Amino acid sequence: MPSESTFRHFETTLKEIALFLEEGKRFIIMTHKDSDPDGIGSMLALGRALENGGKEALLVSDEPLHAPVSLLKGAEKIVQDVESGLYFDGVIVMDSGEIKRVGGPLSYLEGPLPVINIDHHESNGLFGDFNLVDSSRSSTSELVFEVIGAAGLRIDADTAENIFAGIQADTGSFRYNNTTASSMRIAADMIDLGANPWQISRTMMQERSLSQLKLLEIALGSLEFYHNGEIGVVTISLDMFNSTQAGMVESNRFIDYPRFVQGVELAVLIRQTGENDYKFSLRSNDRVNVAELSGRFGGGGHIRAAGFECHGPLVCLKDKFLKEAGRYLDGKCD
Ligand SMILES: [Mn+2]
Repeated sequence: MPSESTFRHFETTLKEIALFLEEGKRFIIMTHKDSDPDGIGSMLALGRALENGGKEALLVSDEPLHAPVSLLKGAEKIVQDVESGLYFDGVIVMDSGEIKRVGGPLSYLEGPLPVINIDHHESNGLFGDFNLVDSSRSSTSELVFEVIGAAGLRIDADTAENIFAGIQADTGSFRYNNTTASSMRIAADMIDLGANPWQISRTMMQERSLSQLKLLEIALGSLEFYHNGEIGVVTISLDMFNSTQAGMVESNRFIDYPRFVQGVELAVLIRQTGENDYKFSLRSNDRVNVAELSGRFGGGGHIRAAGFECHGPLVCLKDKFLKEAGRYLDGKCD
């Protein structure tokens, strides 16, 4: 539970952001790399609400969007480049714990423009001029709902759909332990405002591509268990991505396969991103603080969902990681 002073701080920041949005006219909005439905859904929701309120919002992602995020309402408006010479009143960064995770033109974050940082990662570095950061929220989409309300903007059906999609994705369809009464209430409000849960589920969770299924088939062959079955690991190499023509985002949920095996506390998805580059994604079920464990390797995230990127030969990286993870599982991590 956030303390009373944190809550007061949250309310003050929320009001400041609302005022800033009311006074400004044009905003540039971005999210993290390897975009997900919460990041993109947040951008689309706030962007549309601002436009409906007579403002302009430029939505930028430096990578082309893949399904399912490319199927969100309004995703076609997201551009990859920004024309030079455009003027903005502020930069809004969604769902990104740190500046180096941002998948957009960083020059706008390094310049004089005010930065609004809206996020729910525990490890958020508070890099903005306004930091609406609350790790007790299931998703950034929940925070966007608050911002839209505080700024007196309207939520139409498309906006509602994107907020719903973000909450649904980050709570694993209201199953993960970040699901709260508030996330369900906001989701229910979004249904009242025109979001269709069945359509969103079909689009976001159930539209499997053939390439994704082929990748899953090979990836499951890599399943390994360590530490008396408490650690479950799936490893996907570049060759596997190439041979199946599947993209990184298509494997985002593969971590749930080891995670929900009986006896597993820590699930790990290792993905190769370059010759000697790897991305480790971590999920825990009850005990291990994976934000802290990831922090030991220069990454971060939430208590139950986090990750880091590293460079080196896989055997060494894995060895080092498994040793450290074992200490966490044995409660010897101080
Ligand atoms: Mn999120």
